[in-house]
Amino acid sequence: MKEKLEQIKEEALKQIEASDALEKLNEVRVNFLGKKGELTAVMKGMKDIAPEDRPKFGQLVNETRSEIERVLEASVKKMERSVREAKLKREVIDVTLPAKKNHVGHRHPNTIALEEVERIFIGMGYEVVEGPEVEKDYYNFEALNIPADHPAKDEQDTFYIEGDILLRTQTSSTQVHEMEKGKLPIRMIAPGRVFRSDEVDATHSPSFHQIEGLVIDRNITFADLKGTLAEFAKELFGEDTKVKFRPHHFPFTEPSAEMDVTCFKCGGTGCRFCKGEGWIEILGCGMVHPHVLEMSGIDPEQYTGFAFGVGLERIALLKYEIDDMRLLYENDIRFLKQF
Ligand code: 2U9
Repeated sequence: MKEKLEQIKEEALKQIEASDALEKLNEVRVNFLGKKGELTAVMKGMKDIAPEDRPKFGQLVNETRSEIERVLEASVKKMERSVREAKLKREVIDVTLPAKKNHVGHRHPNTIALEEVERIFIGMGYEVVEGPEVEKDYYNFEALNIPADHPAKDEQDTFYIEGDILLRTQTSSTQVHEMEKGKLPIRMIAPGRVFRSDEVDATHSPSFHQIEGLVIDRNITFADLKGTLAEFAKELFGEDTKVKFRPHHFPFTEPSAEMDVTCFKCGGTGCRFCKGEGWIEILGCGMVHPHVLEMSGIDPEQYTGFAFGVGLERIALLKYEIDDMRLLYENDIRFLKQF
């Protein structure tokens, strides 16, 4: 019996030695120490042994089992360690490698220009109000002193949805909605997309963006308009920027003007950028027409106001020295990357 146990032990140790994977070691455990394993089979032979020899035999079996368990356990540990080491070696991270490039997008030049204009007016206490792109004829034309037979309506011939519903040609309709609410004073800018039936070229598009402003309060004068817009020009184009107002005509303002700024490239002496003029046209403006106030329920004897309108794309083209408006809509990444 002793030899048999010795034989089992040697065979087990040999198999442990030959194992090259954790699964193999587990097989050895099952084959020798498991319920149907060889040692268990030997234990079952206990009944054939003389009772006085049984304790000695039991002890021998236990010693054999312990020895196999000890060697097995040590091999498992060793095997686990080498598996872990191999894994670590395989997954080694080279911290000296350059990091992967993170491609972060950024705002569109139109958005950069819009946020700059918004920042300036918010700083002067204005509210930013958005209105619908689909409008009633009344809000887009009629309420702004452009009745059905007015030539300005021809000029701004637009996209009609059906009947008197159309795509707005100016964001002024947003101001009309605001005036109708009856809450005064008003100090607001209305940025947004507008639509006109224009042909596409370097400076025109059937869809572009405007930022219009409106201030209504008691005792608002042309001096408030001039001061406000001169400050706006300085903030947008630099402290040395001067402004000039030329008389103009808009149906919704009286008097009306167009504002020029000194060329921010040459400072006003004349260069290629301003085509030798020294001045660059930047926006339209004027005192809100009394009839426009009246139509929206504001008493022109009590209240006066000024309004202005700028093309957002025009600001972006000037500020970033872009010579073709179409570039702003093409979404060519090589162009957009530059801003
Ligand atoms: C109300 C009353 C008056 C808004 C104004 C302009 C002058 C103007 C143009 C600039 C370039 C349009 O984008 S553009 O083609 N706009 O010149 N806009 S005054 O006047 C208003 C607006 C609302 C109730």
